[in-house]
Amino acid sequence: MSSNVVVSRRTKVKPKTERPRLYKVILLNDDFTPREFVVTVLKAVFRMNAEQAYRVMMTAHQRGCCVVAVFEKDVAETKATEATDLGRQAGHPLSFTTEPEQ
Ligand code: TYC
Repeated sequence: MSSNVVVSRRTKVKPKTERPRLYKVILLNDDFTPREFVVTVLKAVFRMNAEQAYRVMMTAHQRGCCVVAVFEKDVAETKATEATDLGRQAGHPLSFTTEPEQ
């Protein structure tokens, strides 16, 4: 026979309604990395098509920086590092950073 004893909670349960904070990956302009190389990296790391990648590259080129995409923290940091490393491996100063949204 099952017991009717009810054990009350001692700890308050906080409802998990908050979503994890999102982070922007930002492409920074520089004077040396070839435009075509930037487009190639954007296509490879961020799965953009040629048109999207060209638009993002040109925005960074003309305005100094451009938001590439938004991800959870880990993913944003991994992709920014991966993309920056591809530039470094090819001898370019190409740089991506991350920044929390809001
Ligand atoms: N400004 C670079 C050039 O003129 C091209 C470039 C664009 C580099 C965007 C970085 O994030 C960048 N070759």
